[in-house]
Amino acid sequence: MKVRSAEFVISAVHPSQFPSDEGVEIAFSGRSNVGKSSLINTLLSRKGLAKTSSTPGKTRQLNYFRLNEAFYFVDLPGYGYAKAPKRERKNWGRMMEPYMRDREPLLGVVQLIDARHDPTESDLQMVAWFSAYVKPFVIVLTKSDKLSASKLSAQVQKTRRILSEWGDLPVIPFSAKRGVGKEAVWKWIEERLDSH
Ligand SMILES: Nc1nc2c(ncn2[C@@H]2O[C@H](COP(=O)(O)OP(=O)(O)O)[C@@H](O)[C@H]2O)c(=O)[nH]1
Ligand SMILES: [Mg+2]
Repeated sequence: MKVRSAEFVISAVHPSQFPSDEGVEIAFSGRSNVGKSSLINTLLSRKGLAKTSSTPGKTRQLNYFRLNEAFYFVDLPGYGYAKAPKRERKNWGRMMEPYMRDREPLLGVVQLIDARHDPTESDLQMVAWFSAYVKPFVIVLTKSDKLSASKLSAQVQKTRRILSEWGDLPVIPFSAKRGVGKEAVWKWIEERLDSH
């Protein structure tokens, strides 16, 4: 994919703020700090478009980026931040489930999981929603540069095994630091866009 233009559109906190033009969208989901913003920046070859930080927090916003004046990337609110108040975690579910269920332009979701960890309860909850609401998704294991090649390939197999009740899932190892996996993630996204 040649990214000719990429612009930030809105940090939406309510469905009424979601774009309402013809543009379809691909969403990115994962725990706070899993590497979501870094993945988006790598895909777009833009350093600071999606802000990256090591201090997680903003759990409510859906950040919309418009690409090639044709479709959107949606940076979903991070979850699973241990220090987040209970009320905030509830808000996350209240926001995310209706989004997954009702958002018609949503063509697919890139689900990020840290390559060093097994899927968490919240990751499994997301996958259960993708499945219940028939949204195609792909698993991306982030920060793969932090594992040896053999540990990484073991973790890919383990992740597929843990998620096997949802089918034979694609699992793509990715590193923003090394640029590994970028082509494979783009290929999956392009297939989703082409299916439309
Ligand atoms: N080693 C390594 N660190 C990464 C990678 N991707 C992200 N990080 C770091 O992980 C932290 C969180 O990244 P960020 O993209 O902001 O995560 P987000 O909260 O999911 O958006 C930052 O300190 C990044 O520099 C990666 O592929 N390799
Ligand atoms: Mg982020």
